[in-house]
Amino acid sequence: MRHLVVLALALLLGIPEATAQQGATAGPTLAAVRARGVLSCGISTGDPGWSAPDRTGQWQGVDTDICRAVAAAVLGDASKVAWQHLTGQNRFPSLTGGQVDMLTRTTTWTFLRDTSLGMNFTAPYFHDGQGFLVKASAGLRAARELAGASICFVSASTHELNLTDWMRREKLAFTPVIFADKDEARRAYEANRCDSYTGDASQLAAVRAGFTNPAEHVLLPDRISKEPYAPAVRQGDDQWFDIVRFVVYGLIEAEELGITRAEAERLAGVSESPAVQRLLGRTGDLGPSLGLDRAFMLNAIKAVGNYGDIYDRHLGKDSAVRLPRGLNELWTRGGLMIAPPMR
Ligand SMILES: N[C@@H](CCC(=O)N[C@@H](CS)C(=O)NCC(=O)O)C(=O)O
Repeated sequence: MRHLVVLALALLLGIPEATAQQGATAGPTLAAVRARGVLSCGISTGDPGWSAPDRTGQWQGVDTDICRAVAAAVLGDASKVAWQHLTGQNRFPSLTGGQVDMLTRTTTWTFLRDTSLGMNFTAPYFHDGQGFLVKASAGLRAARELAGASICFVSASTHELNLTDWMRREKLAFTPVIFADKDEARRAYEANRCDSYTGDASQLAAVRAGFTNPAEHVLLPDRISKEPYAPAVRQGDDQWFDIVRFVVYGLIEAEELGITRAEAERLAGVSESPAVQRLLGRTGDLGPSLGLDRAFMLNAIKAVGNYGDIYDRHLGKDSAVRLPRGLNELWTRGGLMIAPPMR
């Protein structure tokens, strides 16, 4: 009888019966993470709002919380993460060489990174753009006024090509001042060795918030590029790709459905919303279809909250950065954050 119900359901949903009937078996990355008991996650060497140590030495930020969510979903414990601190230079070889299971390090999804480095980018979790930080005393209002300026930035990032393209398009000259280390670049800007510091606007906003006197610095309104951040995984393991992808989408869906960290457990028990019941594993087979427990998203949300909770804590209203949601609002509020139907 159960077999017939499954078959009917599978036909109705257009899913091959075998898939609907059994949970998926563990692919190589899932099996390795389970055997190790720890998720190896590539983050930065220290980037406020994204991955930086707090007063107690715990690494905190949007990137670290995405890793914690995956650990909670896969291992049932958000603390089972080994942090690998990666620079712009070594982040991609560390992923493709197998030192990390996922790379969540303010990393922009670009065509060539995706197609030629042996990586796949999962779901975008932040939409940024390259901006410019300048001294308020310079009185600049727009990036075009940087004609002839010296501009500090970090190498092995998307910044150099964006800047060169933009300056060429605008027919402006500039002097690049390039650093391998982000702290050196910031110090050079502070010491007036360059007129501007360019980078992803969210990072510049966080750097500005950390200055002794933030009011002495202005983040110009121009954004000269698009920088969609997405966690990357190695090519060749579709199941792991789907796991990371759907944990990110699950956090976005949780915000849309109003499932907060504080309320997740209670809603799992009492909510009568079919979408909430499915996401939290009370009905359906979302988790098993990925080789995971039914409660995978409940565990992730209990650990780090929904996407909006994560944003507010590290970049938004509950943080020092106070970055408006902008493009990172839910699609229902005019932003770009949208999860596919979780069914
Ligand atoms: N999104 C850009 C830039 C990301 C990036 O590496 N930003 C630098 C500073 S602008 C950073 O945060 N570095 C942290 C570190 O060096 O650990 C990319 O993917 O290339």
